[in-house]
Amino acid sequence: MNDIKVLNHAADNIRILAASMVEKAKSGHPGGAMGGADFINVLYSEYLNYDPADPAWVGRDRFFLDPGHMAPMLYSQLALIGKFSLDELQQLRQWGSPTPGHPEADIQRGIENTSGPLGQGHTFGIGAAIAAKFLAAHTGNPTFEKETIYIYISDGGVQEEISQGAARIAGILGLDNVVMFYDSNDIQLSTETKVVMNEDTAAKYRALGWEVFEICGNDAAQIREAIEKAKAVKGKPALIIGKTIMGKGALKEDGSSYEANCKTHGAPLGGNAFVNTINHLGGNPENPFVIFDDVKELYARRAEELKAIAAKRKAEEAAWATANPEKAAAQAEWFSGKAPKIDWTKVQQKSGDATRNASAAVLSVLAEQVPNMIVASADLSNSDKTDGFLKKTHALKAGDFSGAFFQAGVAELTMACCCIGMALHGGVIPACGTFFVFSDYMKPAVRMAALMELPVKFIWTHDAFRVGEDGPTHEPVEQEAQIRLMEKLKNHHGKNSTLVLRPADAVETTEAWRLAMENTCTPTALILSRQNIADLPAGNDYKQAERGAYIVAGSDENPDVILLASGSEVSTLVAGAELLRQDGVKVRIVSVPSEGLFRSQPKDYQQAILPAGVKKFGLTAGLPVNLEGLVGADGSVWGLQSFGFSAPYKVLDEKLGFTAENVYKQVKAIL
Ligand SMILES: Cc1ncc(C[n+]2csc(CCOP(=O)(O)OP(=O)(O)O)c2C)c(N)n1
Ligand SMILES: [Mg+2]
Repeated sequence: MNDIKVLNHAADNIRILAASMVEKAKSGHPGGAMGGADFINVLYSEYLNYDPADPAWVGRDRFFLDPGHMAPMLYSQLALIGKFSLDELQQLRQWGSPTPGHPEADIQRGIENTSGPLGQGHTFGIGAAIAAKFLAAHTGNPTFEKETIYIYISDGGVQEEISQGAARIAGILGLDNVVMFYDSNDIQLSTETKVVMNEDTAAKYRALGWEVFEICGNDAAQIREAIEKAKAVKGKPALIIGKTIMGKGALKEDGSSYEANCKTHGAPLGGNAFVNTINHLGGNPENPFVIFDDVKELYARRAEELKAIAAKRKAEEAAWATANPEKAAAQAEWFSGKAPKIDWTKVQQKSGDATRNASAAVLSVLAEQVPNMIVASADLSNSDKTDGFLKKTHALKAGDFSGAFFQAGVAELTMACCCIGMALHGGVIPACGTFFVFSDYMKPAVRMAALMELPVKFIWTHDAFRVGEDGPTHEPVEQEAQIRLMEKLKNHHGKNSTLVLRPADAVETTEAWRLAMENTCTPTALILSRQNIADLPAGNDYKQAERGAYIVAGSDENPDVILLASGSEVSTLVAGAELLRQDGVKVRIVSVPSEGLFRSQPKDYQQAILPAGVKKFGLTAGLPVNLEGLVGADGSVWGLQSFGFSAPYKVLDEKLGFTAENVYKQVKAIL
């Protein structure tokens, strides 16, 4: 057992480093970091199990941070275990540094998740805990049973609505591999918390099925005892509510206490307040970037313990692998990040089917061929057709993770963040479905998946006003334009941050799913129709969908006009082209499942498909902006510019001009 005095000294060391980083950067958040130092220090010096020599070890415990503004606390802690140098700490928030203002996932550096948008980080942790349970059940590797997901949440994360979803899921699934610490310091950015929350948080979490412990979060002995108890809880997730002091140890310029003060939330302590604070904590304000000798020893001892812990666990894993060579090989493949091998010839599509049904046909094959896939739905599986997958497996439930379907309930953002957490954990391929209009509830998570370059699959059905009778609340119009912006936004590797595919018919849906499964480095969005869609003309070369846009079979040589669309509008163009041909107009039809992918092709390909000088007409059930960039100034786009209306979809097609006749009319107008 470590001496409490040494633990307190180490926590003070973290406080000094965190406050000094912010002081040097002249911006950042010292207060929360100083209050949370005791918990993170006890966790890392006594509980978090990992292999110092193998950061990506699959069986490691994981630490998920929710309040990304507490980056200085995390970086300082990681400096104590050798993941950051003291020089790097001094580069907080600077260009090109490994210490950005909010942490970005980097497993080699010990950062499991990107955090910043409050609420998401802890939900990623819940997703990771689901993945660990799934892997334990599906591989039998004993290491996954021993893995603990530690989560750190603050007032902001608890206030975010997603915390209700995350807590509900963890409770209903009985995630006893979760230990969440709530840094309850009664202070937030602009007010004391009592101004905006006065519920009984412990009772709330208990009601949601958690075991709750309440302690002083700045007392190392109480933290240790609470972690012991939390780890021992069976069948439930555990929450440790630690009352902490914002800016613990901070002093003002005049030497009076600067603790529990909103001002330390998001600004350097400043000048003499900084000097007084560092002196008070036992540091040297002239040279604060130091790790104390006893703290070095504490972590050197822990590193030795960890070597032994990891060696023992890895020996257990090796014994399991020897006894289960096939499962071990499968597990290695699952964690390789490589695309799974899929026999696509097994997918049977029905002619004229809705693309959501076509997606179900694919999912039913994936359920058989991709044993590490987890598919989720926000209570719409029979509508978004993720039930194609569900029919071949069963839902995950408390105590039984042998299934592969995650029933998320009506909680789209929670579902998306859980899927992201699964992807962060590694070893599984998550996908989640709901209606496209509700992608609005998921966008913040899509952005995080895109930033972290995680291959989560988003399945969005009921892709247009053809939801019909449900009316404008359910009719996506601007959603496609919104989500396609993510195709234009580049990730840290210079790639389109998201792949967005809206296939034109059943067989193109198989291709879209193939692209989604082969895309291992960004999220993929699949936008699918509710209604049936006529097949593209016979002889269509669907493989070309991988180029983002391609010429549909039956197109004329030397066209007078090029008609382009994605999704079901392509078949409307095909019908319109028939009328135009009766007038002797030569027509090329281009299916554009992904503008982003198309714009990533060589210029000569793009020019061959959409040559300059040929008039172009676009048809989209979304905002015209979806196609305006491809059509150019001399063409035109027929799209939707209203929220839509409640009526049977065939009536809407007529009223809104999504007919062969209107295509004919509009094209004639530009020729
Ligand atoms: C979704 C989201 N909304 C707003 C913010 C801006 N913000 C950052 S920290 C914070 C207050 C958080 O308070 P708390 O979690 O108690 O942190 P503490 O002040 O205790 O460090 C806010 C509003 C954010 N990061 N994410
Ligand atoms: Mg707070």
